[in-house]
Amino acid sequence: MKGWNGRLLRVDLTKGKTAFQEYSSDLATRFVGGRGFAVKLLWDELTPGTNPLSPENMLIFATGPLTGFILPNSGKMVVASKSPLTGGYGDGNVGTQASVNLRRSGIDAVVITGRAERPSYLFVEDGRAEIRDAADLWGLDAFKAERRLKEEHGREAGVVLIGPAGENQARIATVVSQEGRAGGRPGMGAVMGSKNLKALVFHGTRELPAADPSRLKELGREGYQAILGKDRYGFWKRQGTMATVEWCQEHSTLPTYNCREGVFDEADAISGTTMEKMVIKQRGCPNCNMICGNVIEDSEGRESELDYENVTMLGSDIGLGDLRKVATLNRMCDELGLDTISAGSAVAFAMEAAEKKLIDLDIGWGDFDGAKALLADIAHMRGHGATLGLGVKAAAEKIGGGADGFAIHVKGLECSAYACHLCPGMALSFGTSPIGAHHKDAWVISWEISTGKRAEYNPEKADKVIEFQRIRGGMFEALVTCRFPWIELGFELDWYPKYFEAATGVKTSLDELWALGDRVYALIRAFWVREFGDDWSRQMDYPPKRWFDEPLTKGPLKGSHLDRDKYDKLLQAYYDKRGWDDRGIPTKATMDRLNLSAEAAELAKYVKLN
Ligand code: PTT
Ligand code: SF4
Repeated sequence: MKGWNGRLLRVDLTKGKTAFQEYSSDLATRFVGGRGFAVKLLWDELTPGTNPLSPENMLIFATGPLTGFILPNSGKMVVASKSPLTGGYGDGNVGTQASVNLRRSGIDAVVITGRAERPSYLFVEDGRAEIRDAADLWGLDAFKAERRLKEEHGREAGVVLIGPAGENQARIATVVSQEGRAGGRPGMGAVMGSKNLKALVFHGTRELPAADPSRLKELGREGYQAILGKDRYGFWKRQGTMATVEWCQEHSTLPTYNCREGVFDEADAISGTTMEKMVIKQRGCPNCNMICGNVIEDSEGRESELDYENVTMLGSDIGLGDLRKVATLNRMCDELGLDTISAGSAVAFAMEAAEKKLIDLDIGWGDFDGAKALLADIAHMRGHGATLGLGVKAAAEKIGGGADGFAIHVKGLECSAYACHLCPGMALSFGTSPIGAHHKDAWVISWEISTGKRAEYNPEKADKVIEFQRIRGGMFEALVTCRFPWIELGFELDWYPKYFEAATGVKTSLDELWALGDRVYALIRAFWVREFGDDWSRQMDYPPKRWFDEPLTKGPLKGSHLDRDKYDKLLQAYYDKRGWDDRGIPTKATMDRLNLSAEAAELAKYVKLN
């Protein structure tokens, strides 16, 4: 096989053993890489009902056949596991030198099981792997620990690691890297902590095996050149994802006061334009020429790398309109290894619970010091943080008193930063995302608003959600490159089949890549259904209650809210188009069509297939 290394690394932390293993060509041809590899391995090897924080759970770091080649934005990898936050499939995508080094060490993925007796880290270098002692790293924040590891292993080492939040198994802990990259929102950091695993360090010097190296090199050069020529390049370089703040404010979708509102009086103070004047440097992922991590000095004089999601969930959503203070909370999350979206949502939830006198906590909207204290408590799972660190769904169940009405999540994963009171298409995207409420798979909100039909529930919206899920959640997560060249600058999708062919020698088309996306989606859905059994229902594909029950009270869209009956019809249209039944489960015919017949037979042991 060219393009792929054809080997993965198995690590059993309980036994202290590592082993390199060739994987089947079927895994590569049917599932390609990244998310595709992750779900197939979890489906085949994880016993249903496994406690996500037990040694038996699997933690997977997976790259794809484009990762690491000198191609636009190819320095990314997927981290996946059964999620302790949702109980279903969970993954995330992190940009890091570790992805490139992992590939150049001669493997495509690492599969970790067991639990180390003592705090440990994994060291991988060109065909060898060792589990090493991490006693002196345990307890350190992620920045300090990564610096320590780089002092020992060199600046070129690629490191992914957890902070105290992962160590303490906060269910909203993520995996972090490079002081400003993070991935694995649905508690992948907690899974890593439950394994007593502080970090993975990769060194790699091997040449990646391309099918047609000179063609790949040429295509890579042309691709980078094409990106530089895109109209939006200059603006993107100035603002990155932060331009979305102003756009969301304009369209009443800015998450504000725990997603109660879509406009924030102090939006200007946390906008991309405000940030532009504060930027001191930019950082980003390897192999990228559109670096988008904008770094500013926070309120305590330290560096903090900003993104739209981070700034709004730790800003407008908690009522804080001071960008340097928001940056401080953002930096804290990166150091502690807390997902900024879920952490912001948990703080906002706590502020609202306190306002409604459902919890005894002295905190108000915009309370910076209160938010700081709460983030530290969540990361250490102490005080109110012990409840909030379980995620807002579980916290609402514990608190009671109607708190579930303002817990902003789908399937237990907190919503990323879009208030969808008048965006049924985006609500469907959150509802049907394969990991819980994340925008990453189908960010249809911009398309939906630009059509001028945002209030409609027409089936065209289900088509668009599926189209985006195929591209973003399917193709990009399996090839494993960053999707920003395409979605932000309009870098044409046709490049990717060409890259794939030059890397692997396998001819493909966009249609085949969409079919891959559908296959991966069907198997992820099967994974959820196998875990939940009779508790599975279409209600799990509903967006948060708040957007149905509580109209916006401010801004030009005052009075807007989602409609349950209409949403349900839109959801049915989505199921019909996907070939899933009215419970949202892929039918046998659909699974056969997607070359998943053996997987369908396995699923039929748990639920009646239509
Ligand atoms: C992603 C989610 C996002 S989505 C953001 S900002 W975004 C938050 N970033 C966090 C952070 O930072 N620190 C932290 N402690 N928690 C964070 N949680 C949030 O996590 C990121 C970019 C971004 S910035 C996005 S959209 C794109 N995401 C991609 C993706 O998912 N797939 C892909 N093939 N390409 C992508 N390109 C873009 O990458 P999750 P990163 Mg992220 C600090 O992981 O779990 O998917 O959640 O990876 O390297 O930080 O780059 O407005
Ligand atoms: Fe990373 Fe941003 Fe470049 Fe994507 S565009 S690879 S997220 S730096």
